Amino acid sequence: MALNDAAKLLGQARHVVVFTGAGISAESGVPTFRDALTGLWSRFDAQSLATPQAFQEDPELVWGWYEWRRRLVQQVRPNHGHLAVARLAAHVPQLTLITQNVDDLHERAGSEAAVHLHGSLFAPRCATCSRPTPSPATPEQPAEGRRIPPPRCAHCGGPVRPGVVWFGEQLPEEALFAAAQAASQCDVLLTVGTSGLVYPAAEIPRLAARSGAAVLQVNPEPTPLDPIATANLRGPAAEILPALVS
Ligand code: BJW
Ligand code: ZN
Repeated sequence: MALNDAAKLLGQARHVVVFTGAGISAESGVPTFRDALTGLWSRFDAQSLATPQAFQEDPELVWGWYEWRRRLVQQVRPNHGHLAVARLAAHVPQLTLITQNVDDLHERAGSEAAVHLHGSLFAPRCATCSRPTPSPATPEQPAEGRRIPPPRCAHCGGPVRPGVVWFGEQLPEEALFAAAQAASQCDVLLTVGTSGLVYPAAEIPRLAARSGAAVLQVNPEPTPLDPIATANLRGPAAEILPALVS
C-alpha cells in the first residue's frame, strides 16, 4: 500500500494507536538498541547492564551507564517524527500513544499521556522498597563508562535504581493492560521504529492485527512485523510521519 492510501486510512480512523520504539528517536541523536553499527547492544553488553542481576552485582556500573544515557537524552530535542505524532492526536477522534522508549521526547513534542511500557530514565525508585525518588542533579558530563554510586533511598537507605524495565522483569501492569486494551479496540495501529523483537511489547501490533485493525509500519528496514502490516512504509520516521500526517 502506498503512502497516500495509508494516509487516507489514518484520516478515516476513529481510534488510532501509535506504537513507537527506539527508531523514532534515532534522528534526535538517541542511539537505538539493535542497529548493527550504532545500536547500544553492538557496543555494550545487555546482560551486564540491563538486568536486575547486573544491578545487584555492580550497581555503580549500571547507575553510571543510565546517568550517561539520561544526560544524552536531556541534550537532544524531539524531531519531526515526534512532532507529527503529537499533531496526529488533534486530527483523529481518539489516539493512544504507546511507547517502548525510556526517553521523554514524545512528551516534549507535546504528546500527552504516553503509555511507557518499559519505564523511563526520569523515574528512579528505591530498589528495596520501590518508593519513587527524585532524579539526582544531572552530572556535568558523565563519561560513557564512568561508574557512579547510586543515591540512597531517603526512606529505607536502599540503593536507588533506574525506573526502566530490565530483561526478565515484568512490564508495569497498568501500562500493559492499557496498551492491550487500546490495541484490541483500535481501527488503525501505526508502528514506528521498532524491531518487534522484544516481548511482550511486540505482541501489541500483533494483537491489533488479530482484532481486525489495519497495521501501518514505518521503518527503514524490514522487521518480523512486515507480514502482519497492511502497509510497510520504508524510510526514516522523521520523513515518513510528517508526510503521513500532513
Ligand atoms: C528507524 C530509524 C529511523 C532506525 N526511523 N525507524 C519470547 C521469546 C524469547 C524471549 C522472550 C520471550 N518473551 C519474553 C522474553 C524475554 C525478553 C525478550 O523479549 N527477549 C528478546 C530480546 C528475545 N523479554 C523480557 O525479559 C521482558 N520481560 C518479561 O518477559 O518478563 C516475563 C516475566 C514474567 C513473570 C515474572 C517475571 C518476568 C522485559 C523486556 C524489557 C526490555 N527492556 C529494554 C531495555 C529498557 C531499559 C533501557 O533502555 O536500557 O527495552 S531492551 C530494549 O529493547 C528496550 C527497548 O524498549 C526494547 C525494544 O527495542 P526497540 O525499541 O524495538 O529498538 P531496536 O533497537 O530493537 O529497533 C530499532 C528499530 O528502529 C529497528 O527496526 C531500526 O530499523 C529502526 N530504525 N532508525 C524509523 N530513523
Ligand atoms: Zn527505600
